[in-house]
Amino acid sequence: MKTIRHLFLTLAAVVRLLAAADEEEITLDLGGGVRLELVRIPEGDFQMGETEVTRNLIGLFAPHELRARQVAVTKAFYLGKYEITVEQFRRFIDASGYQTDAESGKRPWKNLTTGAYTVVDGKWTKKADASWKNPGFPQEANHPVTCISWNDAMEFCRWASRQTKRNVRLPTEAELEDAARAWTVTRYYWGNKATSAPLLSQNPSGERLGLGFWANVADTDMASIGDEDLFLDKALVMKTPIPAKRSDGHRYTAPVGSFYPNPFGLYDVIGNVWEYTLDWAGENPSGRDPRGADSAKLRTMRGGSWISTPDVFRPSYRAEIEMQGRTSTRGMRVLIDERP
Ligand SMILES: [Ca+2]
Ligand SMILES: [Ca+2]
Repeated sequence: MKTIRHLFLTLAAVVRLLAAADEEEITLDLGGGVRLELVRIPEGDFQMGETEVTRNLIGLFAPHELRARQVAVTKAFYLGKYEITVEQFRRFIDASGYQTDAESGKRPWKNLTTGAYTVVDGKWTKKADASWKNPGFPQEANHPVTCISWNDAMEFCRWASRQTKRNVRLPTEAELEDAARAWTVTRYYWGNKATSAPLLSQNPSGERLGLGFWANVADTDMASIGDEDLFLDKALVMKTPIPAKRSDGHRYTAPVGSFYPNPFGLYDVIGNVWEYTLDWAGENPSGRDPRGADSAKLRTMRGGSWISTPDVFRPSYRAEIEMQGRTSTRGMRVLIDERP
């Protein structure tokens, strides 16, 4: 009974969801023939955090997720329909001449001067010449950009703001979780199990859909590689649950939009690459339009990546990261406010 209840949205959520389905999308011109699509996310309250987190998750992962609380997002906003792609990032670099932290070597990180952490010969390790141009595995223009730091993501936003005359920025944690949940209160927006059938069926044939339809996350063969979370907390390595018991067709990044969107029409909010947020890693965001702590040591990112396991790739899960850090599992998505 409890499980069934969690599969249903509140009536208010359904109303908000139906309203969202009618709203428009907008497209920004980044110049050079490159565009950026965003989806309108209406204002409203949502449940931030987990309704139920297992004892294991409480101990290891999730103090910031408890307790589930109502958070108000009082202004509608537009959020990138997709993660920022290699093509969009290349446009930024070509137009601005900016050098990323991985390329410039100006901000060393974890035994790296230049480069990033990525998979080399099947092992998660540092690679001195890794960057957004060369993350260590093949990428096409429509893949999500990776190996960028939080600093680089902010610089992209500053450039894109100048280019588009809109205030392009990273989302707050609350905005990103709100958008990723799309008013669901389940552990995943498709239900409570990583591999369960979807909450809102988008499959014309009506067949039960597995995880592989929803997100690019760790495939079965990822077990041997490890996880970048080991840099967040080494204790996690020994206790991380098994990867998804299947393969989703993408060992590394997938072209953005390869999987089903969430109920708001956003793609890859879970998996593919982690997405940086604007917030410092501080107290649990709560109340109205929370903006995170005033300052802290670390920033946050959301959603998990192509190497993440079911414990991590949840809308309410927060990873805390250093601003100069860069790995081939991290990327970004941008937001613009509806009204400046
Ligand atoms: Ca995968
Ligand atoms: Ca993502």
